[in-house]
Amino acid sequence: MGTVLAGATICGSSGSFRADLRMDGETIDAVGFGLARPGDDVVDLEGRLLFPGGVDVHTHFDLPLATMSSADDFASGTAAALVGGTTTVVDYATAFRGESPSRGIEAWHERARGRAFCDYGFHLALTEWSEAVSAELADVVSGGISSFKLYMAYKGSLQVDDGTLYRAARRIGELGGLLCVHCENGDLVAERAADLVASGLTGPEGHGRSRPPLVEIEAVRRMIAIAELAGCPLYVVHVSTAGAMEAIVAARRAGQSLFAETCPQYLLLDESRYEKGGIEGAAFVLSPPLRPVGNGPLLWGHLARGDIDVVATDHCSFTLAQKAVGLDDFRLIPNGLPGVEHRLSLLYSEGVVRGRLSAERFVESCCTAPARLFGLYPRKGLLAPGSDGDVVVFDPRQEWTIRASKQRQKVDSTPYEGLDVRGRVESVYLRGRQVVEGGSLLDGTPQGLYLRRRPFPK
Ligand code: DUC
Ligand code: ZN
Ligand code: ZN
Ligand code: ZN
Repeated sequence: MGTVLAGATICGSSGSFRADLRMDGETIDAVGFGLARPGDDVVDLEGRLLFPGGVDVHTHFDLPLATMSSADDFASGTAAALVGGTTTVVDYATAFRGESPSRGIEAWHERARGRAFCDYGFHLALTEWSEAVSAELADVVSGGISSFKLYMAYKGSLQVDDGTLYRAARRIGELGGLLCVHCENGDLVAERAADLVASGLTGPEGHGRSRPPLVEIEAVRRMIAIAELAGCPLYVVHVSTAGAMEAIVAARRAGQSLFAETCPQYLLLDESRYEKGGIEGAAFVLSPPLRPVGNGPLLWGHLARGDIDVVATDHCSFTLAQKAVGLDDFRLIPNGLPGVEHRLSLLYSEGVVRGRLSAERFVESCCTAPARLFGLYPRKGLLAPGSDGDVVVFDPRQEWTIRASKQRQKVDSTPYEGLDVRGRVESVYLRGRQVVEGGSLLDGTPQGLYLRRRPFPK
């Protein structure tokens, strides 16, 4: 007995067309007309759009940071993902200093196991390099974690030096991995932040000033060079500036294997959010920081043209009480914004409805490209026979307003409070089973599967 989603428009990265879609068991078995068999459940979805389940390849659930952990854990984070139409997340498992890769990965399995509502995989973030780490990575890749992350910022905790970036990139390239890098010059940030605090600027306004665009642009240029020398494909996470995109576009034209991700906050918000200071400013502290007005439209252009491959969220949520620990010293404000729940709605409403993004680029950047780059395609990111039955039923006519009080994310604010959006996730299917109806989870039992991912295609 299957399920036929009938009468909707199927949206893919290469076009949209009217057709029915039939799921049998966990997968899609046909797309076309006249698919219903005796006993099938036929759902009439006239006027709706069908998207492949969203794939968010940048989340930090339950991330330990200094004295706290990010507010959304795997239960609340993946539930929020699902109600927002994201059926797969790839979270950054982290081997902190002194921890082996396998220990770091196991710690993340312990956080997620039996608690995830959507399907999930891990990247592995490394914070140091040694022969022992290098030797372990072959097993990590063959075990299904084929992408890695290194940080050029967060001096004293996550940041690594250029030698480590180079060594790690060589090894990861050799193993068929994809290297993801947080590109900001952490030494410059530390010096500038110390100067700002010494001059009396201790509030959240100091955060943005401590890490201006050149801090990112310099790191992106340096990392492009390191990755090229090392022969490793590079994926720049959360690109926030048009200047960094210029460097990426130029290196891509020259033939480098290089990919760019941005996040809704860099497309939609700007640095004026810090001007209010206090907790209102602190709520918007993340790294890289929000940028000047005028930068967002340039990023939209790069996304529309395909220079930016992926939109992911960098979901790393903190409650206002958590943010408040840094009210007297912006360096202590935990960095990060919530967003996993609203990515598809924001990109559809602010992107497709406003004419900044085609429906094809929307599906490509939010569903298909992330699945392809991170070894999950065509199982994820595609509505076609054989793919998982991960389907978002989207009603483009519904209008609603984003409110923290109504969200599933386990935090007391959202960066998009009060924003009116057009188009709403109505229901969601995960591997052929309906899991969301009318914006609510249907089942309190987590059904998310851990996904082993393939190496990066050479
Ligand atoms: N930036 C954030 O704002 N939060 C989590 C990690 C990061 O790089
Ligand atoms: Zn980062
Ligand atoms: Zn440009
Ligand atoms: Zn991140």
